[in-house]
Amino acid sequence: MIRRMVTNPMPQFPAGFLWGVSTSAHQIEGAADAREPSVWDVFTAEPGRVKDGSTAAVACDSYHRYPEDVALLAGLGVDAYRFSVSWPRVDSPGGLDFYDSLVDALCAAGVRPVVTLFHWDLPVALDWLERDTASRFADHVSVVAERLGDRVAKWITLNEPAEHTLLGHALGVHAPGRRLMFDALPVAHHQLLAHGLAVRALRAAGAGDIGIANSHGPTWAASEKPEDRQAAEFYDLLLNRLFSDPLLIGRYPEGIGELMPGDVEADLKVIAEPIDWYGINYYAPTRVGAPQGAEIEFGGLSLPAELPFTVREIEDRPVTDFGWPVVPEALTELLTGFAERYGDRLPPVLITENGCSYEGVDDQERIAYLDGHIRALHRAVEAGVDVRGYFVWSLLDNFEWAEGYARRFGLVHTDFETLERTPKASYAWLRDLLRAQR
Ligand code: IFM
Repeated sequence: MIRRMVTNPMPQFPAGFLWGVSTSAHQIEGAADAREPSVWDVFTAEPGRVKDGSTAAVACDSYHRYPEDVALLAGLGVDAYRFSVSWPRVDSPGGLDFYDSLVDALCAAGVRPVVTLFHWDLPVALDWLERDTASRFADHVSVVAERLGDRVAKWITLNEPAEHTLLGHALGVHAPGRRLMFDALPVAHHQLLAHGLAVRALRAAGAGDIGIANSHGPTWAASEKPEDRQAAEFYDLLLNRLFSDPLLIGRYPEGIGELMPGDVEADLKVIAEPIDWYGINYYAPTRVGAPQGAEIEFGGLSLPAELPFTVREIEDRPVTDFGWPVVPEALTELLTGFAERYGDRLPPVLITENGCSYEGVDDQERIAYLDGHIRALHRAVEAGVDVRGYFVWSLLDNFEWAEGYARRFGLVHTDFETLERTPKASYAWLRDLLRAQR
């Protein structure tokens, strides 16, 4: 447990720096009866898939309680709110009315809407193994842009295609629950293609200010031994460069392009469609070593023995309730490394997610985590990385996927029996920090 007094004043971020918080539709909305089903509804209905056996049928019920949530955002004083539109809700009669009202309420409260167009809740009839899903996504994006485009401040095409590929399709611990291992690679390619087509669809609809939210973290080799370094390099390629290289330099890391389906060269031109900013979700670095031949437990996951690497513990670091190591300086390392790798090809960066799971309303550990990471972010800005904003994951405790309601990432506590919201100590801390930044 980390408990330390945060005393030094937070350094000042550049004028116009965008402060926000993030959520996603499936994790907070509930009202599952007012939309078509997604792959997550099917997955959570299967026994044993979610640790506490829960579903997101009600979640935080934000579908009905969004005025309360908007009041919480206004009270917090954030510039922007990142939420996702649920594709199956958009496909349902009247589904867009909800987002229309939410966007109006945000604008009236002076909070800028930042919309994620896909955050894992794929309509059940669709499948990322199919190339056609990319075009279907572009159609969905056009419909949303047409209706909300006059008020949305920023667009995010996809959230964390790496996790959706790895957890949902390679390891099968997220929806749709496939365990394809390396045969899941087309899922990555089709999502990247969907991103590029979505950028074009947004521009065609007159929308601007477009980015993506990719998860990234430094990979640290377990030792200097060649086998550990090689394993770490491979992990880094799969979780980091597989997604950022095609987007930012228009090619896959060596040896990957030939494993992808379709006319990859032509697709890469679509994938590398210029974006206005690049979103990074950062939580922790990963220490990686050579395979050890046995299944390992890591951050709530059981990783199979047949992987060409193992994830090792980062010692001497506090961990969150989820078991994730708390390493703020790795955020500076990540950002400076990105700027070095991509140079002029890297557009301005936004941290689209950063946060931690801890129990309790007097959440001093969360304050220490956020404080450390915001300072680390400032060091990256001082080092010359063009970072334009920071979003905390998450506004509310919510449905944490295969962990159910057991992991609490919110600045606001949710009582999942009564749905009462209670701001935590970290909410007041962030509110004060934002006031001091202005
Ligand atoms: O809750 C998730 C979110 O949906 C995607 N990024 C990581 C968060 C914490 O696990």
